Amino acid sequence: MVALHALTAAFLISQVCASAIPQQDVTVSTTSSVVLPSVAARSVEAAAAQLEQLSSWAYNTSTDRLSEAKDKRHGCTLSKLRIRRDWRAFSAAEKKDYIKAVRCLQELPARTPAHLAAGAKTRYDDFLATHINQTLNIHYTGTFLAWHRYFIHQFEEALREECGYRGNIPYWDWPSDAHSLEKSEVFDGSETSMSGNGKYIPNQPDIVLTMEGAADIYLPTGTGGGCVTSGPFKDYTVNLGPAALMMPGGNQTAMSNPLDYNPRCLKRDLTTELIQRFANHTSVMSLILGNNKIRDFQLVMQGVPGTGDIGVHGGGHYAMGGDPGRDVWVSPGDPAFWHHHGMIDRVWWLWQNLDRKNRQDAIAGTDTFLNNPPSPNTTLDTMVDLGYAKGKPMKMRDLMSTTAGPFCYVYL
Ligand SMILES: [Cu+2]
Repeated sequence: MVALHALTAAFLISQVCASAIPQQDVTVSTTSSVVLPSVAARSVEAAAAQLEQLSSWAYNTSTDRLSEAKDKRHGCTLSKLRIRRDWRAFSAAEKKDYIKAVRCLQELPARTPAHLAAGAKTRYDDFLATHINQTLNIHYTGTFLAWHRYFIHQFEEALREECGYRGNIPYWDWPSDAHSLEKSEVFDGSETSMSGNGKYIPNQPDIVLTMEGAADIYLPTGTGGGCVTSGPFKDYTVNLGPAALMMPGGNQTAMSNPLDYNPRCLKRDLTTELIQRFANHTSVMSLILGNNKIRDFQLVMQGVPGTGDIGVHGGGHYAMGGDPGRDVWVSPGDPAFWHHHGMIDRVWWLWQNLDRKNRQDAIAGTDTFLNNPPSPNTTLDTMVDLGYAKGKPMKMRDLMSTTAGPFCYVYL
């Protein structure tokens, strides 16, 4: 498959030519007398306090603006505002409602025509097929953040409109689980989790992200590896992929056509060490405070190629591990994907809030993965189209704010 080769090639090129990005301090302008940190604390405890402070400040300024009607486009008002919260803040009943709605989408019939994606059997798979189809145009591109913002928003809309869900999409606060993913409320395997670990497979060698001309990245495997054995998704079937599944020992697995029907169990390999290394509180705060330009911010978030750092985005995905967690293309097939990308979107939102004037509409990059093959710059007029997943095609300009419409939400 051409696209798969392109991804591999892009990885190789990226790993060879990349250089580290200088970290800059941000001058934070605040609307009130609150003094926000300008440099990430080195100790994770202090960084955790910084994140909490920034988070409540961003919530307060956003809601203040709405009450002053500064963002009153498309009618986003305080009364309509949705508040996205950490999974930990959900009650058991709220968690069950969310899980029930996700399982409902996994049972409704697909809308993607079979000749386009023979493996798309359910409404859930429609989202997966869209992500697989567009992978090389939505990662390491100018659209990365806005595309995924729209993607999880439409997933939330599908839960609400098609499965009777009345709540909001949650997020997974990775750094707070840096002590133990097995004990995370997202992954503890209880009936209020997104299912637990995979069955333990002993002696798994490292995952190796290989590259020509640059040092390989070795990622440890975790405490699972096999099929998920507990929780609401233990009988869920992953229907599509793999497309580029990274295997312990350095190999990759792929179907000749990842859109074909390939039913199999959901696998996980919880790897706490990857959260500790790439998505701890200090990583999150230095990502937010240490990158003034959108180009740097989104690149550091996804991992600056060649540095050995896979960023908070890669950290979260690889910490889930397994199949499809370790497959960039098929990763939405893990039902915890939406939690992870909720947090990605939250971090972008926090970063945008620190300097709305300069960051709200900031875009950098082109429409192809690390600009390979070369493509036009992404602009505010670039269209984002989720295909058969949900929602109409939108311009980037309408996806940049969470409160200026059509979106109407904040994070708490
Ligand atoms: Cu993605």
